[in-house]
Amino acid sequence: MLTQDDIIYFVVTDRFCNGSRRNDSEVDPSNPKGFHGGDFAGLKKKIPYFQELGVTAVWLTPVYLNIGNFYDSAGYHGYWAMDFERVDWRLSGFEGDDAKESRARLKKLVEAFHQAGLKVILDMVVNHTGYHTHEYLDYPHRRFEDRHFNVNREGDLAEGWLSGLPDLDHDQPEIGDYFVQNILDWIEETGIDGIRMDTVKHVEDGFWYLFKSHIKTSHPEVTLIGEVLDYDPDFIGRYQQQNDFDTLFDFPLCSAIKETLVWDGPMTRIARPRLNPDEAKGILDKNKPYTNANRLVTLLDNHDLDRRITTEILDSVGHWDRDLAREILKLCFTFLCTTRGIPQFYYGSEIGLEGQHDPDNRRDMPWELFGSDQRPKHKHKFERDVFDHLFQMIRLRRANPAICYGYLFTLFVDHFIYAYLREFRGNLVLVVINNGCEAMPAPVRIEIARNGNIPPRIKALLADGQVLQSRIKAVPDTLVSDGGIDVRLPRKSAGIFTLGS
Ligand SMILES: [Ca+2]
Ligand SMILES: [Ca+2]
Repeated sequence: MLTQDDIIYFVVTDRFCNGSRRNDSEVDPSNPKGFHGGDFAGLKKKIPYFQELGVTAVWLTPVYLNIGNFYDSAGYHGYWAMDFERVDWRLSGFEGDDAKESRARLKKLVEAFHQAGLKVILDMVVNHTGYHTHEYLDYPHRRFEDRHFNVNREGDLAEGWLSGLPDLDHDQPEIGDYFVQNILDWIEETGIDGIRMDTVKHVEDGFWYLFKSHIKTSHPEVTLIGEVLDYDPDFIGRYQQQNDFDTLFDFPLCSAIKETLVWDGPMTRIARPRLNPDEAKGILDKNKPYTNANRLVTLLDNHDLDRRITTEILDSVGHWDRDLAREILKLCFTFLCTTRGIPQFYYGSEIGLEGQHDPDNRRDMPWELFGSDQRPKHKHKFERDVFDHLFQMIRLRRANPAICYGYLFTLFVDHFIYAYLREFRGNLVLVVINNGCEAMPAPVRIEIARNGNIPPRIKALLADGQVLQSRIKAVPDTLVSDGGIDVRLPRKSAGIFTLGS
């Protein structure tokens, strides 16, 4: 089960680490759309790396046996399943026919992760099969007949063939039953902690009710994360409210981060002081559509989005100004690690790995930049600095339950500045963001005693004379005086304070 103190790291297994050459017969690293050889052996080898970075859960791309090379492309990413019951031999190294035995290979990997204190989230697909798999009538493991597929109604959310992929008709009981049993098998035979469900909005609604009654009831300990790619909280929230998805990817916040921290839009887009009920809402003020907004999975980018550092951050500052780009990337990490939700980081982001749209956003993890201490070598200053920052933010988050479990109070917002407070059972973290491209010319005053948004219980923790200890090197400690604090920050950065003695 995923909890709010988890930090998710997402890997495209084929691109992460090639731990065994024996399963590399279809590998062509020169083809950005081909197999590159990453596998379970590589994931296992990198367990110490996950531990060093401090993440607690690893999300793996789908492990189903995929179609091989297909025109200039291939099912390296796992989303083009040929057989939903067995693990791809390119990942596991097991080439035999026994599906159960192939799943036992995944179980071994999950056990190794568990022993290291890491959870495993398995990516699952029910919407579609790999290209042309519906036509392989003589395929020995064929489970579906032509009649099981939707007639392609282009543009229809549930019945259209997404990118031309054969689309299964989940209104047919046989299909629903097949996938319920299939998912139960994966859960019960591998011991995974969570499922990341692909393309949820493209599957007929009825299936999610079936899923809820069979899988959520028998395995409530397995966290279900829904990928509903939409930017409207009302639309995606429905899947948490009605279909009992434990959590969803917070694409609305992902978009707001892009508009503000990256493209310098007003911070009021993120949150508003909400001093009167008619005031427009920021994205963090729109929690109502969700069962629990604190459990949403927050993200900067993933394998379907351009890597933020390349097509957003460097585009916004100019590709020559890598110093400013680095500060913005670090600010995005600070925000993800201190705002509400469970943060997800995409492999390579921790060193500012670049990449435009698919497949460029799925480059091989450049392990040659790393030293034996599991960190980027000192000579790679950019990568080392970004890594060290995320390393610190992850530790800060893990040490402060206020960030994982606390309520979020907005203290102050204007175009450039956003100050918020997290509190849980006396543990308190105060964050002030300067989103300006210049250092603050004068300190900003954050009112506490007169702030109507803060309950008296918390005000008592922030009485005059209370020292606020800075958790960021470049920012000095501060002191509550005259009912508030004064904070002055460098460009595109944040001050983070905890209660000092
Ligand atoms: Ca390999
Ligand atoms: Ca569909």
